[in-house]
Amino acid sequence: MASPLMSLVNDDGRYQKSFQLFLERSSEHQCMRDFIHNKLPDLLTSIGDGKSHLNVIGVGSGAGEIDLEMLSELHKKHPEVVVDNEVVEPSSQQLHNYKVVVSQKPELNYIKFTWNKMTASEFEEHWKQTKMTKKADFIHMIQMLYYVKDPGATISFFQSLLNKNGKLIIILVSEKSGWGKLWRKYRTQLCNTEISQCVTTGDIKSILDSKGVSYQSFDLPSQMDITECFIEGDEKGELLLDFLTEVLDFSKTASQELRAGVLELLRHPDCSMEAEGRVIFNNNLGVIVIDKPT
Ligand code: CQA
Repeated sequence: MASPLMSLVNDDGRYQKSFQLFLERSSEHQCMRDFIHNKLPDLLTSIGDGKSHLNVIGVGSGAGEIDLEMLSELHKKHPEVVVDNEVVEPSSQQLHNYKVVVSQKPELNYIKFTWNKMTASEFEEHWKQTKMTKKADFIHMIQMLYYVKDPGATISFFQSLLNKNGKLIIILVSEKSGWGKLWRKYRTQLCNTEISQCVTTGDIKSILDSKGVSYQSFDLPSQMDITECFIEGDEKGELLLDFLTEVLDFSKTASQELRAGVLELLRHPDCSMEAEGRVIFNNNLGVIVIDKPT
C-alpha cells in the first residue's frame, strides 16, 4: 500500500521555508497592505467611538508583520487611544519573532501586548474561564480559519466577544482563486482534514448567509509566480509545490498520477495564466467584515 501523504504542518522548518518563498513569489502581503492602507481606515472609523482604550485580538498572528500594519492604521485613526492587544499564536518561534520586532519599536508603547501561545480553540477555553466579561473592539483572523475544526463555530465565538461598534475581519483565499479550483478537484487526496481544511471566503459567506449574519466583503486580487514548479527537480519549485499542496515533499512522495494531475491543473487556465513565459497562479483573497451580533 502506498504510504499516506504527510502534511507540511508536521515539519515547521520546511513550512517556514516554503512560506517565505511563497511570500517572495506572491503578492499575498502586498495585497493585504493595500487593503490595510486603502480600506481598513474607513472600517476603523466607528470602532471605539470616543473610548480612550481599545481591545484588539489577533487570532493566528504569526510573526505579526500584518498585525503591526493594522495597529498602525488604528493608531492613525485614534491617536489618543491606548490599545490592549491579545496575540493568539501557537508557534513559539513565530511568537518569539513577533516579540523581537515589538522590542525594537519603542513607538509601540501605546500598545500593551498579551502573548497567548495557544491555538484559537485553546484561547476560547482560556477566555471562557478567565475573561468572560471582557469585550473586544477589533478582532482579526488572517489566513487561519483553515486550521480550526469548525470555522462557523469559531466565527460565532469571536463575534460574540465584540463590543458595540466592534468589527471582526476575516481574510482567506477566495473561492475564485486557483486554490478553490485545486481543492475542488484534489481535496480528498491532498487535504489532511485532521489538520487543515480547504475553506474559502465563499464557504464562509454560505455559512454566514445560512445563519442570517450580515457582513461586508472585499476582493483582493493577488498572484503567485509558480513557474519553478514545472522545472523537474528544482529545489524552489519543490518548496512551492509543498506549499500549494500542503504536503511534505510532495514531488517525492505523491504517486506519479497525482503529481502529474496536480501539475496539469496548476497550469490550466482555471488556476493560472501565462505571461512572458511565466506561470502566474491566481492567489486572489477575500475579506469578510462582521459586526457585533444584533
Ligand atoms: C503552520 C501552519 C500554517 C502556516 C504556518 C505554519 C501558514 C503560514 C506559515 N506558517 Cl504549522 N499558513 C498559511 C498562511 C498563508 C497562506 C496559506 C497558509 O496563504 C495558504 N493556504 C492556502 C490558501 C494553505 C492552506
